[in-house]
Amino acid sequence: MLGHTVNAHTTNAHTTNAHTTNSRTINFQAIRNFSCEFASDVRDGLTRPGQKELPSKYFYDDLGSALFEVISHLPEYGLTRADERLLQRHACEIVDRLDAPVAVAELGSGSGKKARWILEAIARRQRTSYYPVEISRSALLMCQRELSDIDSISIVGFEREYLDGLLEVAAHRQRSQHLLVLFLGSTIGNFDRPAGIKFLAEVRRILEPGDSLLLGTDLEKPSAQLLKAYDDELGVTAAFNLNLLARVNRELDADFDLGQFAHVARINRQARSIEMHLESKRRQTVRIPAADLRLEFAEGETIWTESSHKYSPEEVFQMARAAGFRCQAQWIDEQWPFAENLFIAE
Ligand code: AVJ
Repeated sequence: MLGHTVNAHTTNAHTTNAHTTNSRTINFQAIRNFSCEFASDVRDGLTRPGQKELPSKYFYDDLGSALFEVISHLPEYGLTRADERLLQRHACEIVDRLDAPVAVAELGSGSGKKARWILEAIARRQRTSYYPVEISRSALLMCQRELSDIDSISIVGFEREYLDGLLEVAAHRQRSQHLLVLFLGSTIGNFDRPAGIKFLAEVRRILEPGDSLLLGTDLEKPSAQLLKAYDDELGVTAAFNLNLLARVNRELDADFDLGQFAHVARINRQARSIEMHLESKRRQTVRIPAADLRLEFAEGETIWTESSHKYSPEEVFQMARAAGFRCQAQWIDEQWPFAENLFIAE
Protein backbone atom coordinates (compact mmCIF):
# COMPACT_ATOMS: atom_id res chain seq x y z
CA MET A 1 0.00 0.00 0.00
CA LEU A 2 1.60 3.20 -1.15
CA GLY A 3 -0.84 5.89 -0.13
CA HIS A 4 0.16 9.24 1.35
CA THR A 5 1.80 9.05 4.70
CA VAL A 6 0.86 12.29 6.39
CA ASN A 7 2.23 12.14 9.84
CA ALA A 8 3.66 14.77 12.15
CA HIS A 9 6.48 13.80 14.45
CA THR A 10 6.14 15.87 17.55
CA THR A 11 8.90 14.52 19.71
CA ASN A 12 10.68 17.79 20.30
CA ALA A 13 11.64 19.41 23.55
CA HIS A 14 8.60 21.66 23.51
CA THR A 15 6.16 18.79 23.18
CA THR A 16 7.53 16.16 25.47
CA ASN A 17 4.07 14.71 26.00
CA ALA A 18 3.44 14.13 22.32
CA HIS A 19 2.84 10.42 22.83
CA THR A 20 -0.07 11.12 25.21
CA THR A 21 -3.46 10.79 23.63
CA ASN A 22 -4.90 13.95 25.13
CA SER A 23 -4.14 16.75 22.71
CA ARG A 24 -5.08 19.46 25.20
CA THR A 25 -2.27 18.32 27.46
CA ILE A 26 0.17 18.38 24.55
CA ASN A 27 -0.72 21.92 23.55
CA PHE A 28 -0.58 23.19 27.08
CA GLN A 29 2.86 21.66 27.56
CA ALA A 30 4.06 23.10 24.30
CA ILE A 31 2.97 26.62 25.16
CA ARG A 32 4.36 26.52 28.70
CA ASN A 33 7.83 25.30 27.79
CA PHE A 34 7.97 27.55 24.80
CA SER A 35 7.13 30.77 26.59
CA CYS A 36 9.65 29.83 29.23
CA GLU A 37 12.40 29.76 26.62
CA PHE A 38 10.89 32.90 25.05
CA ALA A 39 11.00 34.66 28.44
CA SER A 40 14.64 33.81 28.98
CA ASP A 41 15.65 34.85 25.44
CA VAL A 42 13.77 38.14 25.86
CA ARG A 43 15.46 38.69 29.20
CA ASP A 44 18.95 37.98 27.79
CA GLY A 45 18.44 40.18 24.75
CA LEU A 46 17.00 43.18 26.57
CA THR A 47 19.54 43.18 29.42
CA ARG A 48 22.62 43.03 27.13
CA PRO A 49 25.01 45.83 27.96
CA GLY A 50 25.00 48.30 25.06
CA GLN A 51 22.63 47.43 22.20
CA LYS A 52 19.34 45.84 23.33
CA GLU A 53 18.16 43.06 21.03
CA LEU A 54 15.43 40.50 20.40
CA PRO A 55 15.97 37.34 18.28
CA SER A 56 14.30 37.51 14.86
CA LYS A 57 13.04 33.94 15.08
CA TYR A 58 10.30 35.22 17.41
CA PHE A 59 8.69 37.26 14.61
CA TYR A 60 6.86 34.17 13.42
CA ASP A 61 3.89 33.56 15.70
CA ASP A 62 0.56 33.15 13.86
CA LEU A 63 0.08 36.90 13.44
CA GLY A 64 3.73 37.50 12.49
CA SER A 65 3.66 34.68 9.94
CA ALA A 66 0.52 36.19 8.40
CA LEU A 67 2.21 39.60 8.24
CA PHE A 68 5.27 38.08 6.57
CA GLU A 69 2.95 36.48 4.01
CA VAL A 70 1.59 39.97 3.27
CA ILE A 71 5.14 41.37 3.01
CA SER A 72 5.86 38.84 0.28
CA HIS A 73 3.10 40.46 -1.82
CA LEU A 74 4.42 44.03 -1.42
CA PRO A 75 5.73 45.61 -4.62
CA GLU A 76 8.79 46.85 -2.68
CA TYR A 77 9.72 43.37 -1.39
CA GLY A 78 10.68 41.31 -4.40
CA LEU A 79 12.64 38.63 -2.52
CA THR A 80 9.98 35.93 -2.13
CA ARG A 81 8.65 36.37 -5.65
CA ALA A 82 12.19 36.10 -7.07
CA ASP A 83 12.74 32.90 -5.07
CA GLU A 84 9.47 31.46 -6.38
CA ARG A 85 10.13 32.48 -10.00
CA LEU A 86 13.52 30.76 -9.96
CA LEU A 87 12.13 27.56 -8.45
CA GLN A 88 9.20 27.46 -10.83
CA ARG A 89 11.39 28.05 -13.90
CA HIS A 90 14.30 25.82 -13.03
CA ALA A 91 12.85 23.00 -10.91
CA CYS A 92 13.34 20.37 -13.65
CA GLU A 93 16.88 21.51 -14.36
CA ILE A 94 17.70 21.46 -10.65
CA VAL A 95 16.26 17.98 -10.18
CA ASP A 96 18.05 16.68 -13.30
CA ARG A 97 21.35 17.48 -11.61
CA LEU A 98 20.59 15.14 -8.70
CA ASP A 99 21.32 11.41 -8.61
CA ALA A 100 18.17 9.34 -8.12
CA PRO A 101 16.62 8.27 -5.84
CA VAL A 102 16.35 11.42 -3.79
CA ALA A 103 14.39 12.39 -0.68
CA VAL A 104 13.75 16.05 0.19
CA ALA A 105 14.12 17.81 3.55
CA GLU A 106 13.17 21.45 3.97
CA LEU A 107 14.39 23.75 6.74
CA GLY A 108 11.55 26.14 7.52
CA SER A 109 8.94 24.82 5.10
CA GLY A 110 6.29 27.46 5.80
CA SER A 111 3.20 26.64 3.77
CA GLY A 112 5.13 24.26 1.50
CA LYS A 113 4.35 26.35 -1.56
CA LYS A 114 7.97 26.59 -2.73
CA ALA A 115 8.74 22.91 -2.28
CA ARG A 116 5.89 21.99 -4.62
CA TRP A 117 7.78 22.73 -7.84
CA ILE A 118 10.78 20.64 -6.76
CA LEU A 119 8.63 17.80 -5.44
CA GLU A 120 6.52 17.63 -8.60
CA ALA A 121 9.67 17.52 -10.72
CA ILE A 122 11.03 14.63 -8.64
CA ALA A 123 7.69 12.80 -8.46
CA ARG A 124 7.63 12.66 -12.26
CA ARG A 125 10.57 10.29 -12.21
CA GLN A 126 10.35 8.43 -8.87
CA ARG A 127 8.50 7.98 -5.62
CA THR A 128 9.91 10.36 -3.02
CA SER A 129 9.68 11.44 0.60
CA TYR A 130 9.35 14.99 1.82
CA TYR A 131 10.46 15.92 5.35
CA PRO A 132 9.51 19.49 6.30
CA VAL A 133 11.29 20.77 9.45
CA GLU A 134 9.38 23.62 11.02
CA ILE A 135 8.98 25.07 14.54
CA SER A 136 5.51 26.36 13.74
CA ARG A 137 2.99 23.56 14.09
CA SER A 138 0.33 25.45 12.15
CA ALA A 139 2.74 25.94 9.23
CA LEU A 140 3.63 22.24 9.34
CA LEU A 141 -0.01 21.19 9.23
CA MET A 142 -0.74 23.65 6.44
CA CYS A 143 2.19 22.35 4.43
CA GLN A 144 1.13 18.72 4.84
CA ARG A 145 -2.37 19.58 3.67
CA GLU A 146 -1.14 21.73 0.79
CA LEU A 147 1.11 19.04 -0.70
CA SER A 148 -0.87 15.87 0.00
CA ASP A 149 -2.34 15.87 -3.53
CA ILE A 150 1.03 15.15 -5.18
CA ASP A 151 1.10 11.53 -6.30
CA SER A 152 3.86 9.20 -5.19
CA ILE A 153 5.05 11.25 -2.26
CA SER A 154 5.11 10.52 1.44
CA ILE A 155 5.24 13.45 3.83
CA VAL A 156 6.62 13.28 7.35
CA GLY A 157 6.84 16.58 9.21
CA PHE A 158 9.20 17.36 12.08
CA GLU A 159 8.22 20.03 14.58
CA ARG A 160 11.80 20.82 15.50
CA GLU A 161 14.57 23.39 15.26
CA TYR A 162 16.46 23.15 11.94
CA LEU A 163 19.49 21.07 12.94
CA ASP A 164 17.64 18.81 15.39
CA GLY A 165 15.04 18.16 12.72
CA LEU A 166 17.63 17.47 10.04
CA LEU A 167 19.37 14.97 12.34
CA GLU A 168 16.09 13.08 12.65
CA VAL A 169 15.52 13.20 8.92
CA ALA A 170 19.01 11.77 8.38
CA ALA A 171 18.17 8.95 10.78
CA HIS A 172 14.97 8.21 8.78
CA ARG A 173 16.50 8.14 5.30
CA GLN A 174 16.93 4.89 3.43
CA ARG A 175 20.51 3.94 2.77
CA SER A 176 20.19 4.16 -1.00
CA GLN A 177 18.50 7.57 -0.95
CA HIS A 178 20.30 10.83 -1.58
CA LEU A 179 19.06 13.78 0.41
CA LEU A 180 18.23 17.18 -1.04
CA VAL A 181 17.97 19.84 1.67
CA LEU A 182 16.02 23.00 0.82
CA PHE A 183 16.94 26.18 2.69
CA LEU A 184 15.06 28.84 0.75
CA GLY A 185 13.96 32.44 1.10
CA SER A 186 17.40 33.72 2.16
CA THR A 187 16.76 32.83 5.79
CA ILE A 188 20.54 32.23 5.88
CA GLY A 189 20.79 36.06 5.78
CA ASN A 190 19.57 36.31 9.36
CA PHE A 191 22.92 34.84 10.47
CA ASP A 192 25.96 37.08 10.37
CA ARG A 193 28.58 35.86 7.88
CA PRO A 194 30.69 33.66 10.20
CA ALA A 195 27.58 32.19 11.85
CA GLY A 196 26.06 31.51 8.42
CA ILE A 197 29.09 29.49 7.34
CA LYS A 198 29.11 27.66 10.66
CA PHE A 199 25.44 26.77 10.18
CA LEU A 200 26.10 25.48 6.65
CA ALA A 201 29.02 23.42 7.97
CA GLU A 202 26.71 21.91 10.60
CA VAL A 203 24.22 21.01 7.89
CA ARG A 204 27.09 19.47 5.89
CA ARG A 205 28.14 17.34 8.85
CA ILE A 206 24.70 15.74 8.99
CA LEU A 207 24.84 14.91 5.26
CA GLU A 208 26.70 12.25 3.26
CA PRO A 209 28.99 13.04 0.32
CA GLY A 210 26.85 13.46 -2.78
CA ASP A 211 23.86 14.84 -0.86
CA SER A 212 22.84 18.35 -1.84
CA LEU A 213 21.61 21.65 -0.47
CA LEU A 214 19.54 24.12 -2.45
CA LEU A 215 20.24 27.49 -0.83
CA GLY A 216 18.36 30.72 -1.58
CA THR A 217 20.42 33.90 -1.12
CA ASP A 218 19.30 37.49 -1.53
CA LEU A 219 21.97 39.46 -3.40
CA GLU A 220 23.41 42.94 -2.89
CA LYS A 221 21.35 45.72 -4.42
CA PRO A 222 21.20 49.52 -4.30
CA SER A 223 20.59 50.98 -0.82
CA ALA A 224 17.45 52.84 -1.88
CA GLN A 225 15.86 49.62 -3.15
CA LEU A 226 16.85 47.79 0.01
CA LEU A 227 15.52 50.47 2.34
CA LYS A 228 12.15 50.49 0.59
CA ALA A 229 11.96 46.69 0.79
CA TYR A 230 12.35 46.84 4.58
CA ASP A 231 10.34 50.02 5.17
CA ASP A 232 7.36 49.81 2.82
CA GLU A 233 4.81 52.55 2.22
CA LEU A 234 1.87 50.65 3.65
CA GLY A 235 3.68 50.04 6.90
CA VAL A 236 3.34 46.25 6.78
CA THR A 237 7.01 45.71 7.66
CA ALA A 238 6.61 48.21 10.51
CA ALA A 239 3.66 46.15 11.79
CA PHE A 240 5.70 42.93 11.37
CA ASN A 241 8.50 44.46 13.44
CA LEU A 242 6.21 45.98 16.10
CA ASN A 243 4.37 42.67 16.42
CA LEU A 244 7.43 41.42 18.27
CA LEU A 245 6.65 43.88 21.10
CA ALA A 246 2.96 43.03 20.85
CA ARG A 247 3.92 39.37 21.23
CA VAL A 248 5.98 40.13 24.34
CA ASN A 249 2.90 41.93 25.68
CA ARG A 250 0.61 39.00 24.84
CA GLU A 251 2.78 36.17 26.03
CA LEU A 252 4.85 37.73 28.80
CA ASP A 253 2.29 40.20 30.09
CA ALA A 254 4.52 43.20 29.28
CA ASP A 255 3.32 46.79 28.91
CA PHE A 256 5.12 48.01 25.78
CA ASP A 257 3.20 51.02 24.39
CA LEU A 258 3.41 50.27 20.66
CA GLY A 259 2.70 53.91 19.82
CA GLN A 260 5.92 54.90 21.58
CA PHE A 261 8.20 52.76 19.40
CA ALA A 262 9.03 53.40 15.75
CA HIS A 263 10.11 50.93 13.08
CA VAL A 264 13.53 51.77 11.63
CA ALA A 265 15.36 50.10 8.73
CA ARG A 266 19.07 50.82 8.54
CA ILE A 267 21.85 49.79 6.15
CA ASN A 268 24.96 48.39 7.77
CA ARG A 269 27.64 48.91 5.10
CA GLN A 270 30.35 47.08 6.96
CA ALA A 271 28.28 43.98 7.54
CA ARG A 272 26.61 44.31 4.11
CA SER A 273 23.25 43.85 5.75
CA ILE A 274 20.05 45.70 6.39
CA GLU A 275 18.99 45.91 10.02
CA MET A 276 15.61 46.47 11.57
CA HIS A 277 15.29 48.23 14.89
CA LEU A 278 12.49 49.47 17.14
CA GLU A 279 13.30 52.99 18.32
CA SER A 280 11.96 54.43 21.54
CA LYS A 281 10.26 57.74 20.75
CA ARG A 282 10.85 59.07 24.24
CA ARG A 283 12.36 58.23 27.60
CA GLN A 284 10.20 55.46 29.05
CA THR A 285 9.99 52.49 31.40
CA VAL A 286 8.62 49.10 30.36
CA ARG A 287 7.66 46.20 32.62
CA ILE A 288 7.85 42.54 31.55
CA PRO A 289 6.57 40.58 34.56
CA ALA A 290 6.97 37.09 33.09
CA ALA A 291 10.64 37.82 32.34
CA ASP A 292 11.04 39.49 35.71
CA LEU A 293 12.17 42.74 34.10
CA ARG A 294 11.81 46.48 34.45
CA LEU A 295 13.52 48.29 31.59
CA GLU A 296 14.54 51.89 30.99
CA PHE A 297 14.67 53.30 27.48
CA ALA A 298 16.37 56.56 26.58
CA GLU A 299 14.82 58.69 23.83
CA GLY A 300 16.16 57.37 20.51
CA GLU A 301 17.45 54.13 22.01
CA THR A 302 16.73 51.07 19.86
CA ILE A 303 16.06 47.35 20.12
CA TRP A 304 17.82 45.54 17.27
CA THR A 305 15.39 42.93 15.95
CA GLU A 306 16.84 41.59 12.69
CA SER A 307 19.76 41.66 10.28
CA SER A 308 19.36 40.46 6.68
CA HIS A 309 22.74 39.94 5.07
CA LYS A 310 23.09 40.37 1.32
CA TYR A 311 25.57 38.41 -0.78
CA SER A 312 27.57 38.72 -3.97
CA PRO A 313 27.10 35.83 -6.42
CA GLU A 314 30.82 34.94 -6.17
CA GLU A 315 30.91 34.90 -2.41
CA VAL A 316 28.26 32.18 -2.32
CA PHE A 317 30.76 29.84 -4.05
CA GLN A 318 33.32 30.61 -1.31
CA MET A 319 30.73 30.02 1.40
CA ALA A 320 30.01 26.60 -0.12
CA ARG A 321 33.67 25.65 -0.06
CA ALA A 322 34.21 26.96 3.47
CA ALA A 323 31.36 24.73 4.67
CA GLY A 324 32.43 21.52 2.89
CA PHE A 325 30.26 21.82 -0.21
CA ARG A 326 30.87 22.62 -3.86
CA CYS A 327 28.48 25.10 -5.49
CA GLN A 328 27.59 23.18 -8.65
CA ALA A 329 25.16 25.65 -10.17
CA GLN A 330 23.66 29.07 -9.54
CA TRP A 331 20.53 30.67 -10.98
CA ILE A 332 20.00 34.44 -10.69
CA ASP A 333 16.67 36.19 -11.16
CA GLU A 334 16.57 38.95 -13.75
CA GLN A 335 14.07 41.19 -12.01
CA TRP A 336 15.28 41.07 -8.40
CA PRO A 337 18.89 40.22 -7.51
CA PHE A 338 18.45 36.85 -5.83
CA ALA A 339 20.22 33.52 -6.37
CA GLU A 340 19.27 29.88 -6.06
CA ASN A 341 22.45 27.87 -5.42
CA LEU A 342 22.89 24.11 -5.70
CA PHE A 343 25.55 22.89 -3.24
CA ILE A 344 26.87 19.33 -3.41
CA ALA A 345 28.35 17.81 -0.23
CA GLU A 346 31.97 16.83 -0.87
C1 AVJ B 1 12.33 35.68 5.81
C2 AVJ B 1 14.32 36.28 6.93
C3 AVJ B 1 14.27 36.24 4.56
O1 AVJ B 1 15.19 38.97 6.04
O2 AVJ B 1 14.10 39.55 4.26
C4 AVJ B 1 11.10 40.52 5.70
C5 AVJ B 1 12.30 38.52 6.84
N1 AVJ B 1 12.19 40.94 7.49
N2 AVJ B 1 10.99 41.82 5.96
C6 AVJ B 1 14.20 38.92 5.30
C7 AVJ B 1 11.86 39.96 6.67
C8 AVJ B 1 11.64 42.08 7.04
C9 AVJ B 1 13.04 37.99 5.66
N3 AVJ B 1 13.49 36.58 5.77
